[in-house]
Amino acid sequence: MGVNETAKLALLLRSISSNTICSGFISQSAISFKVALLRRKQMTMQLYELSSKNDCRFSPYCWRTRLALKHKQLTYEIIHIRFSDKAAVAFYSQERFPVLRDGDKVISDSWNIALYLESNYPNKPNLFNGHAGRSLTNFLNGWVDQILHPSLIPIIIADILNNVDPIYENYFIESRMARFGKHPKEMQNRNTANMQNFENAARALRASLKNKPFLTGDRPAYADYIVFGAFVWYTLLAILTY
Ligand SMILES: N[C@@H](CCC(=O)N[C@@H](CS)C(=O)NCC(=O)O)C(=O)O
Repeated sequence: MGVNETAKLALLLRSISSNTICSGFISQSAISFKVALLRRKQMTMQLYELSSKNDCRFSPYCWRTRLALKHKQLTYEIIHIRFSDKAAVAFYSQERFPVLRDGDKVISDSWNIALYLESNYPNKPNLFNGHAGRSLTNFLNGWVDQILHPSLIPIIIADILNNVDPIYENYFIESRMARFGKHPKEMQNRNTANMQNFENAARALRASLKNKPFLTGDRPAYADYIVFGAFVWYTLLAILTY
């Protein structure tokens, strides 16, 4: 990341001050117990979010949803789920997060959640800036999932393993070996080829951000949150590890 991107990331991180990113880094400010209770009563939605050792939240997909909810100015409660913590989500049969519960509706997959929020809360600030914006954002969603994230995995996968709760280490190793065919520690290599691959993917983003603060212009929208998720994933793991 260049200096500009790092500054933008820091700005976004600061603007999310009301929620914990990682205990020890940006902790929830001193909200009194009464205020916290009052807020809890008003909350209708629950965001099930993946957390790991030291309560750190680096899931890129969960960040997309958390920022979408903030953008929509909706109140929500965060429920932390640790890797393979199935009992907490017995109401829901899948194993991937984020999951959003809104009254009796349960929505999974960050993209589906964004669509749900946009169509069910149309009077709140717009996530996509219209139909064309939604289409382009959908393209970006796929590009990040299929190009940017895969370019990051070989340089962070062992760092993720080092940051999952010890009791979930075996689950993480087995599930990732089934997915990638290699042990995370064998797979991670910050060699020139892998770093260059990530750099190549990031170059397209850098070019787009050259003359404007956000991918979507002067203000951030869902496209920016998708990209933010990837960089916060990388950055938090780097802070924790190096
Ligand atoms: N396409 C899904 C992907 C969600 C996903 O892969 N979430 C990961 C966290 S980054 C997860 O829940 N992993 C749990 C596990 O592997 O057991 C989305 O956009 O929400």
